[in-house]
Amino acid sequence: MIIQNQQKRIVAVHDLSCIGRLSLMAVSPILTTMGLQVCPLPTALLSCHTQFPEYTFLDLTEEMKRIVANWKKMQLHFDAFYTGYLGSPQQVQVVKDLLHDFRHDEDLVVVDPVLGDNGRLYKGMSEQMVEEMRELIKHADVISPNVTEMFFLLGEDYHQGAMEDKHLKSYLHELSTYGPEIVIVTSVPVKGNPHLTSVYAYNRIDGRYWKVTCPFLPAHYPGTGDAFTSVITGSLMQGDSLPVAIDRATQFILQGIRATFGYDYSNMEGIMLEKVLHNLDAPLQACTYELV
Ligand code: PXL
Repeated sequence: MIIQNQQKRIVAVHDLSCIGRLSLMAVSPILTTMGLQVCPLPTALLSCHTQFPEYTFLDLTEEMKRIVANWKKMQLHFDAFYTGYLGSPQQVQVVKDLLHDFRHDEDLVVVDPVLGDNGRLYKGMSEQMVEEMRELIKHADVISPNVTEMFFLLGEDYHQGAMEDKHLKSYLHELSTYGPEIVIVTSVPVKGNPHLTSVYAYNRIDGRYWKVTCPFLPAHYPGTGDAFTSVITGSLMQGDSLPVAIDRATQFILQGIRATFGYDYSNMEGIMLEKVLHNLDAPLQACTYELV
């Protein structure tokens, strides 16, 4: 018997922000804990994330091309690709080339279309980035926009406040017609209850819609979207079903927020991942997902 003992390898296309526990600093520890070998393809180097008042920013577009060219010479094999915050709209082409050269039919491609939150684009994001992200999601198996990003991708005005299930379902369905098999939308307000928030998911292949609802704590922590999609990715790679993956990811974020919320502490530093990473090894306590 040949013992192969090969770890699955995932390319993580995100920025490296030195302060704030997001992007690569959230993606890498989570996916490593979930048993994957993370190969970062850094999109930019920042002193801290862009929700701090000031930050430094080094665009790595040209370096990414050099890294991918070297990987090609090395004839590397990857099992999954996961993109998040891009440093320039031109990086969409770099990612498309990466997928063209390395992707196999059975590989998982997750695109978290990081663009904005609370109805607005993040500092430094442009309409051109929105257009390019609309292109990139065509190549994804799974996408995970928040409500703000969903409306930007659809080219519709941002709708603040709660929406009916039937409206959410039609938005998810419309996004799936761009290409992705699975569409997950986060940070959805719950009708009649400001203390709750929902995640919706749609699987185009079996036509089913899912929803997980959890308590909403009145604090905004940057990076929860990155941590959420990382757990989804790890969970799907481990063979979980879509509703179990969204349940695990939602519960992990809630644990992270609860572990952090009680401290008198700057939200800008993100959730204290160090305190909850080990929970990823534990079995899911109870499933709360619903079919909608
Ligand atoms: O979590 C999204 C994100 C990723 N990377 C950078 C960011 C943000 C959100 O603000 O600024 C650099």
